Amino acid sequence: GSGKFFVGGNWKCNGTKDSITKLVSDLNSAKLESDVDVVVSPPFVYLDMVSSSLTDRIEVSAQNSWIGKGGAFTGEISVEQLKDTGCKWVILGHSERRHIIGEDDQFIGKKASYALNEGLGVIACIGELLEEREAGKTFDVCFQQLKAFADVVPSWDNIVIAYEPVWAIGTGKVATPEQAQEVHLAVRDWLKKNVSEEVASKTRIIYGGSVNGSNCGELAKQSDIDGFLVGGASLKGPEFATIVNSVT
Ligand code: G2H
Repeated sequence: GSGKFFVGGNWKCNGTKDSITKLVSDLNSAKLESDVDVVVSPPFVYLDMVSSSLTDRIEVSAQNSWIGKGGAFTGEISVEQLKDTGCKWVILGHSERRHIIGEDDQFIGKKASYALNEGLGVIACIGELLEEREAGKTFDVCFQQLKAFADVVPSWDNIVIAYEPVWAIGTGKVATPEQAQEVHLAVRDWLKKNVSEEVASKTRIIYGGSVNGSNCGELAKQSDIDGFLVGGASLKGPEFATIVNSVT
């Protein structure tokens, strides 16, 4: 793998004040391996509450951000506001935003470049649909999404790439360690050819899609899997800690 293991918990649109208070308290008391970067991503309305009650050991991420400075953009949240609540990261290009909300590469690229320029780290998500995999287009799709980031980002210092095959997201159908490794290696090769050897070797490439406490161990052993982006299983403190501690 490359760099420090990185595990993100993407809480998506889940939780209440009560359930999140419980989750934060479970995370605060969890034993986490020291050589892992750990990040959790609550819904916007709980960011402030989580940032102020969560241990400094764990960083906080938003699940989206606006393309530029705040202003007359009803319903949007600016990068400056995210930083004001203590956020260090933002998840961009998640398949749920691409395929349910309809965000395209260009829009995602604008968000990424603005967030990075303002000093937020970006968890940049890529991944193919089932029909694209079946049509043999997995690499094409991932490389195109990757290129949209590469074309606009000011630097790769603050980016973690999350490979999340859409057919594995929230379906319980995790990619096999071999399937994930194959794409992670291809992504690293793409970075080597299209960005630089240094960026290819330093950038963390994490896997997402039905990761849980039972399947994380085998995935973590793959040489190009540098961590995880976890959805459902990140809502349970002890299971999320198990995934963090699967670092090899
Ligand atoms: C993929 C993942 C987290 P889940 O979206 O980003 O979710 O682990 O529930 O498949």
